[in-house]
Amino acid sequence: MFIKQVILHRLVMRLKNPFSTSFGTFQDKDFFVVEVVDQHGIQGFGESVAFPTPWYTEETVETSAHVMESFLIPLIFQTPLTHPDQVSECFQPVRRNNMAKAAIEGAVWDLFAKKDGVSLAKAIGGTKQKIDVGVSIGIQSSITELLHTIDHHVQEGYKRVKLKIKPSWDTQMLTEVRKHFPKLPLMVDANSAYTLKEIDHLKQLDMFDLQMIEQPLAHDDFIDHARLQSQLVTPICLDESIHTFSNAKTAIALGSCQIINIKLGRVGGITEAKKIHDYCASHSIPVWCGGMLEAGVGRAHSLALASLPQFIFPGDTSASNRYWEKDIIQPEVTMKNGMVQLPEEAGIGYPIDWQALEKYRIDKKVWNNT
Ligand code: OSB
Ligand code: MG
Repeated sequence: MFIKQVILHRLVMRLKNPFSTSFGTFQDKDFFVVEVVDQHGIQGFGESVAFPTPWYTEETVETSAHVMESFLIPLIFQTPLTHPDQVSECFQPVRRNNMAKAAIEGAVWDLFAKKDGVSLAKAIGGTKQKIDVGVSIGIQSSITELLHTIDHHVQEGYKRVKLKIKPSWDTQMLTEVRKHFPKLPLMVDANSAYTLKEIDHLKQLDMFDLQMIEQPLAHDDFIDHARLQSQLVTPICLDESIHTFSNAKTAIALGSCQIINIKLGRVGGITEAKKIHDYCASHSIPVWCGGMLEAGVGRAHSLALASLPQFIFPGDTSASNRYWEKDIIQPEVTMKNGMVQLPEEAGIGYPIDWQALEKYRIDKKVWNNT
C-alpha cells in the first residue's frame, strides 16, 4: 500500500435535533472526512469525531486538524505500509490525539479492505452480518417531550434506549419512563455528572432495572468507579475513562466496570479497538460500540467494528435518519427491527454521496506524497 495522496474534506452538518448531555449541547457537527488514495487510485475514507469544544475529551476539530496536518500525514507518507495495523504503530511518536489518529487509520483500513475486495467487517475479523443498535436520547426540555421521543424511537423499531442523565434529571425522570415503558431495555449515561459523595443517590438507580450506568464519575477515574461498582447491583460501563488498551486493563483489574463502551475515535482506531475487544473477550467483559453523532462514514466504520463477537450489547450506532436530513453516503444506514444489516461491498460498503458531501463542505486540502 503506497499512500499517494491525502485529502481532508471539512464538513459542517446540522443535526435534525440538538443533542444535550450533562456537559453541553451539540447542534452543528463540524468534522473531517479523510480521503486516502493509493498508487492505483483506490480511495479509502475515514471520519474525525472530535467536537468543536473539548467537553468530551481534550481534542477539538482544530487540534485534530493541526495534528493530522503537521504530524500524522507526514508519518503516513514516510512509512511503507503492508498492513493497516502498522498505522497505529507509525503514529506511536505522537502522544494521544486519538481522534486525529483514528480518522486517518480508518481511511487506511477502508482502502486496505477495498484493495483486497472484502468488507471492512470481514477484514477485521468480524463474525456478524446484522448489528443490534439502540438509540441515545439527549436530555430533553420536559418529561412529556422525553416520553414522546422514546415512543417515537420504539415505534421505529429501536429495541434499546439510552437516556442521558445528570443530578437534576435522573430518578424522577426514570420513574416516569418506567411507568410508561416497564419492559423496555434501558440504560443511562451520566458523562461524569456525579461524584462519589452522591453514592446514596446513585444507589437509587438500582431500582430501575437498567442494563448499565455509563460513566457516572470523573472522566479519568478508576478507583472511585471501583468503589461505586462494589456498592451497586447495576453494572457500570466506562466510556470517557478508556482511551487505551492499558486503560481497559486497569479498569478490569480494579473492578471499575463490568462493561466497556468502545469508540474508535476515543481509542485511536481499529487496531487498538480490536486489542481492547480481544482482552475484554478473554476476561468475559462485554463491550458495545458507542457513537459520536457521526455522519455516514464514521457510522459505517463503527458498524463494521461491532461485527466482532464480543460486541454483546446493542450500540449507539443508530440509522442515518436519526441524525440527518441527508447523510453523506448513498444508500444511507437504515435500521429494521433494531438491527442494521451490514453491507457486503468492499471496505466500509457505503459509497460516498459526493453531491451531499460537497453541499456540506466548507474546506478541502490536498497533500501529495512526493
Ligand atoms: O457519551 O456516548 C456519549 C454523543 C456525544 C458525546 C458523547 C456521547 C454521545 C452519545 C450519542 O451518547 C451517541 C450517538 O448517537 O452517536
Ligand atoms: Mg457515553
